[in-house]
Amino acid sequence: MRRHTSLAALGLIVLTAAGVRQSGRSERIQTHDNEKAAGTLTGGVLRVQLDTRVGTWYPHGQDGPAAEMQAFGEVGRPLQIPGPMIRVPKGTEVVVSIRNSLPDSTLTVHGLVSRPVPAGASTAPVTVPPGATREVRFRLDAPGAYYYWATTMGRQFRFRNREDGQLSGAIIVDEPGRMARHERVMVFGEWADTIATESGPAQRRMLLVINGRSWPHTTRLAQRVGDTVRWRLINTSPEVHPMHLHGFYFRVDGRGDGTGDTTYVDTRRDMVVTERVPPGGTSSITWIPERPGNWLFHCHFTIHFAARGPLGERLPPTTNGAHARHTGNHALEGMSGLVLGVEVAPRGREDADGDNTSDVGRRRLRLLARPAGATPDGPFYAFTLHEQEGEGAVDTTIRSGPPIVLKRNEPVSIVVVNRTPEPTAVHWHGIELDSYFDGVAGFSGSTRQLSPVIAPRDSFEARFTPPRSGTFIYHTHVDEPRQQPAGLSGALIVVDEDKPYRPATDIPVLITTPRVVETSRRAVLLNGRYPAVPVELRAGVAHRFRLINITVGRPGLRVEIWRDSSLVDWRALAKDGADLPDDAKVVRPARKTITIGETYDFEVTPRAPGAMRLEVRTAAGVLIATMPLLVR
Ligand SMILES: [Cu+2]
Repeated sequence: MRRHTSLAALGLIVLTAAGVRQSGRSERIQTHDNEKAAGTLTGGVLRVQLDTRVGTWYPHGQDGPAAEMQAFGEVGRPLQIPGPMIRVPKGTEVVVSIRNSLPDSTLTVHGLVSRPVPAGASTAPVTVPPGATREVRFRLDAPGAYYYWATTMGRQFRFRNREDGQLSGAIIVDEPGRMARHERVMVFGEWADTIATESGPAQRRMLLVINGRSWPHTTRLAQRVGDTVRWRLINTSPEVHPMHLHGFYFRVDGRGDGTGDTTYVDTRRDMVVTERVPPGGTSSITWIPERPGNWLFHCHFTIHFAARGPLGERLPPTTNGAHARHTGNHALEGMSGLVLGVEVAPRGREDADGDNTSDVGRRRLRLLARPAGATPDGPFYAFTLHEQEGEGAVDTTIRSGPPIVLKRNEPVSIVVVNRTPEPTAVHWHGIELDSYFDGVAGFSGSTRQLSPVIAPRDSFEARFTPPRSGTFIYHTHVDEPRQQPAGLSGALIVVDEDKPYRPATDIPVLITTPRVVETSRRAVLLNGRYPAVPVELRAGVAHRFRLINITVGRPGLRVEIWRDSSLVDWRALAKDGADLPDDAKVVRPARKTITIGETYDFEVTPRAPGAMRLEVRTAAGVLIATMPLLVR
C-alpha cells in the first residue's frame, strides 16, 4: 500500500462511488493499442461521450503493481490509458461530450479543436467543473496525427506528469481509403512523483509508457519480412524522446505538434535510425523489416529505458562488478519504460542469424573490453581494437573506444572479448545486420537462438557485412547509464573502397557523458577527452566532420563551428549514416541540434588559415565542450 500514500497525501480521493469494484480498489483501467476508434460515426458526424474518473492503472501488465490514476473512458465503458482514440476520415464533424466524474477536480481539456485550426479561431481549452458535462464541436479536415490532453492541476503541458499525466488520447485523421493495414498508433506517456521511503530521503520515481505500458509489458509486435510497417508516434509526455530503431532505417513521412501535421513529399522524407520526438510532438514513420528476428525500438535517453523498479522506482546503486540485475535476462530485466519489441517472422527460409557462415574474404578483428582504472564510485573500462594477436596497453587518458573503420560490402568478424568484471554486450548502432549479432542480450536473434550476454572472461563473435558507407556507433547495450560513461562506446565508420578513411580529413567527433568525478557536471567528452584535443585542418581542403551524440542524458545537444564571432558554413552530407539526397546537401551556418543516438556528417572547407572552434552546447545554450580547430 505504500505506493499509494503519495496520491492520498495530495488529497486526491482515489475511490469514486461508481468506480469501486472489489477490496477497496477502484475500477481497473484498460491499457490499449489504439486499434478501435471511439464513438459512433453516422452521416459524416462522429459522436463521442467521454467520462473522467479515477481508476487503477497496471502499467506492468495485469498482475503487476498498480497506481491510482485519473483516466478517460467512453460513457458506459471501462477507463482507458491512453484515452479513447478519435479516428475519422477527413471531412468529419466531431461532437464530443466530456463528463467530469472526478469529485473535486476541475478538468481542463486541450486539443478538441478543428484541424486545420481556422484562422483567428480560439484554441482555448474546455473547462469542466466536478460533476458537470460540456460539449464541444469541431471539424477534422487535415489528415494527420494529433491528440487531446487534459489537466486537473492547472498545469502546462510541459509540467504535466502527475495523476493527470495519462489524460491524453490520439486523434487520427485519415485520407479516405488510405488507412494503412499495418499502421500502429503509439502514445508516449510519463508519470512521475515523489514518494516517502521507509528509510532515507524521499525518492522520485518516473514511469515512461507506450500505450499505457512499460517494457517488457509493452505490446510485442509481430511482423513478417517485407511488410510495410507504419507507425504514428504521439508524444504526450513532457520530455523529448530520441527514438531509435535497431537494424533498419525508417522514413519520416511527417511531423506535427498536435495542432498541425506536415506530410512531406517523397523526396523530403528523411531516412534515419533515430528520430527526435519533442514534448507534444508527433512523427509518422514507415519501415520495412528486411531481415527476420527480434528488433528493438526504444528511446535512447538512458533514464527513459534503463532498468527501474515497480512504477518507475529507482533501483539501488550497483556495486563494482557484481551486477545482480544481469544474472537473468538482460533484455527483460535490464530495461524498462519506452522500449518496444518487434518480432519479424521470415517469409521464406531465411534465419535470424542469416548467411554469415562463409569465411571467404572475411576481415577479422578483436575488440577487447578491459578494465581502465577506477575511482571510489566505480570502474573505468576501455575498448581496444586489434587486427593481429597481441593487445598493447590501455590508454587511460581516453574514455571512449577507438574509431572502428570498416569497408562497405566487406564481411567482417569482430570478436568482442569481455575482460571486465561485469557482463556486457555490444550494439552496432545503425548497421543493417542480422538480428543475432545486434547486441541486445536476451532478445536479439529469435526464439530458436537468443543472443547471449557476454559474461566476464567470455567472448562473442559478431559477423556482418556493412552494406552502407557512413558514420555509425558501437556501444554497450548493458547497464548503459554506468557502462557508457565508464568508457564503452566509440565511432563506427564505414567507407567505400575508393574513398578510404583519411585521418587528415575525416574528423570524428564522438560526444559522450563523463563520469562526474572526472569533469564538472556540465561537461561532455569529445573523443573521450576533456578538455578536447585540438584538431588540425587545412585551408581550402574539404573535411568530413562525423558528429555523434552517444551521451546518456543530453537529448538536446547543439554542435556549432565558429571562427571568431561568426558561425562558419558547412554542407550537410549524411544523417545516421545514410547519404542525404543531393538537393538536401545544402550549405548552411554550422549549427545543428543532435540528439542521443544520431550521427550527422558535415563537410567543412576552411577558407583561410587561423583559429576556428567546434562548440558543444546544451539545448539552453550553455557551453559544455570546445574543440579547438587550427587551420593551416
Ligand atoms: Cu525518452
